[in-house]
Amino acid sequence: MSYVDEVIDLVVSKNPAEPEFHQAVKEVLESLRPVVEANEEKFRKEALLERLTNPERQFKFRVPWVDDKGQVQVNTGYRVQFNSAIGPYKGGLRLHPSVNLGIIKFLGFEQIFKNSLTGLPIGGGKGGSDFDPKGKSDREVMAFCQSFMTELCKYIGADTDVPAGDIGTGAREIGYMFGQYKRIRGVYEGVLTGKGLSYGGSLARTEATGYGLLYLTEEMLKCNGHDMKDKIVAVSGSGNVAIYATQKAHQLGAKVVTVSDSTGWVYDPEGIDVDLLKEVKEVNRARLTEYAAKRPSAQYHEGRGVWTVKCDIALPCATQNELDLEDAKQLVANGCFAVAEGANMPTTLEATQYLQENKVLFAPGKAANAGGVATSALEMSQNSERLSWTFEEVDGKLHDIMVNIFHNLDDAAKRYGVEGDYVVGANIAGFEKVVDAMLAQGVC
Ligand code: NDP
Ligand code: 2IT
Repeated sequence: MSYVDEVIDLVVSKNPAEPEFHQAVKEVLESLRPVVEANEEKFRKEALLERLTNPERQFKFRVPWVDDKGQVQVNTGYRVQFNSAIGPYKGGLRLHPSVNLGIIKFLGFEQIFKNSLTGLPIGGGKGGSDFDPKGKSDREVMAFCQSFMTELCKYIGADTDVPAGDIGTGAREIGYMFGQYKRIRGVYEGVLTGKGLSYGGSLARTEATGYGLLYLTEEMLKCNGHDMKDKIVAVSGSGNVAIYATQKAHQLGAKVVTVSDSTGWVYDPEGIDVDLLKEVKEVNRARLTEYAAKRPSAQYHEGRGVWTVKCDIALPCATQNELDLEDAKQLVANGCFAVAEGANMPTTLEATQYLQENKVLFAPGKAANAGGVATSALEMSQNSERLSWTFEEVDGKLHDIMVNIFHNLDDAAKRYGVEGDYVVGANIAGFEKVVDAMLAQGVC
């Protein structure tokens, strides 16, 4: 049996009931086959793939807090410190009822390669909790965040592990967590990114993931003889990534006609009104029904359906496995020619394969959404030098990083004879730097 197959089997048997983690490992290791086969003896002796798929450390902890009725609630918190070969652990905190260890491990594993692709010195980690911020008062969210950080603060620090936002964790949650960290640890340091601008945050971090997604997509289109101008774009999600992806797509001359949330989706043939979307989602924390009620051109539909709309480009920006094989078939039938993942692993393995077989340009999340964490690393740099850069400076660096990432994966795909396969390109390009650092640092 090949080394890759052996390790995939091992991961599945040693980590039962973690399907998302298995999926992420399979996708990466399958892509790495040519690199592993060329170095099989050495990698086996070093147990390189066993080390790569085993987190360096993982924490699971109780998070008790008191709700507005005086009732004690108990959630579970996680932090997985996956790989520190190239820098301190870096990755977001997801607050969503679906969170479990397997989800955090899949996200932490992806983060290793994503962070490597940014070219910046950050290792891979991820955390979160099954807490649902939706429908909670600000006081309840604060109570949860303070309790969560009371435990988490033992394991993190500006030079060891630097968490940030993800689903359900935005500026409000980061603020409460930062305050509690400072209070307990007694140090004012860049232990979290995505901070508010008044206490060490970076300009353009809020926009970074969505903007970065479009910078990479634009470069991918350019290198394949297309551009964004007048393209019809389907976006899923309506959170941080979706909002700023929509904004940048419009700035580049495209028209975004859909957004969604976990209960329904909106089709707006006139183009999504980003200011209204921000008001509904960022200010009012409301559902998309409110957007549709205030926008005469918008149609609201219950359930799923974004990928049934005719579009040139699809940008899944909500959550994992939200674009399946049936959706991929529908997109191809409707003439969609490019898919770029704003979310982490939003496309199933079968759907990815179908899209690639049908010559759809496909940019995987670990490359396409790396702008968020890259800008987090820029926030860390600014915190270290105790300076703040201008929006234009940060945005310019973000743009260059995303263009660079695209060329790195394009080159890696060409080097291994699979030109245009950006999934393989991203995995190989991300892996090369990590493996080099792991081998240099000996058995650890
Ligand atoms: P937000 O919490 O701001 O928004 C998430 C959006 O996705 C909401 O519209 C939400 O709808 C929808 N959503 C979440 N879970 C589900 C679900 N199970 N089914 C259907 N819809 C769902 O999160 P972000 O925008 O920050 O994150 C979106 C994706 O991007 C995630 O995969 C995240 O890991 C990834 N990402 C985020 C980065 C960042 O910087 N924020 C960086 C890189 C990747 P509802 O409100 O109804 O729950
Ligand atoms: O998935 C991701 O890359 C993020 N949620 C952002 C992580 C970060 O540290 O900014």
